[in-house]
Amino acid sequence: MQWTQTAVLVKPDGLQRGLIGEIINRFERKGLKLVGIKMIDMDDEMLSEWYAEHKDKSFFGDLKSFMSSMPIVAMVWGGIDAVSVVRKLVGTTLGREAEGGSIRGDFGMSQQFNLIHASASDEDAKREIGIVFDKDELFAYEHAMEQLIYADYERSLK
Ligand code: FUP
Repeated sequence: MQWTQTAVLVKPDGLQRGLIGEIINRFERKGLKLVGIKMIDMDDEMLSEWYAEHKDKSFFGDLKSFMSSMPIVAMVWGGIDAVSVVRKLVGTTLGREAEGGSIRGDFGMSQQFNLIHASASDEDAKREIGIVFDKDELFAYEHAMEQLIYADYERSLK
């Protein structure tokens, strides 16, 4: 149990399908805190760093072209165990097998066009946030709802 931050990208298909509001709504109503948000074009250099673990995979080139075909919406969300909470809300990679109730499970059919990226670990989250966000684009502020979302002993872990 730890306060963490996680990186989320709404991918080109999520943007085209008008799912940005829906996705933000799911994270907000869960009780996650928005720490940063912006719309950007990811260039090849940024994507090579982002997807470095997949650089030898056959889909690497396709994935990078898809991700650079359109702007994406990048966000940082925070909360207790935010990385695993967001992964659960996002669902497994392949949309047509993802659990109903998850974002990919409710809206996706594809493996590559899977609408959204969410950091897989705390280490990945730190790295990914650093790729897309400058320090002054991440905001520390009081979230009034926190007193209703967490018990005192959970808030004291911050
Ligand atoms: P995830 O962590 O669920 O986003 O998925 P992965 O890290 O396994 O994959 C990274 C991205 O590569 C996913 F968005 C989907 C894409 N991908 C393909 O395009 N083709 C494949 O065969 C496997 C993954």
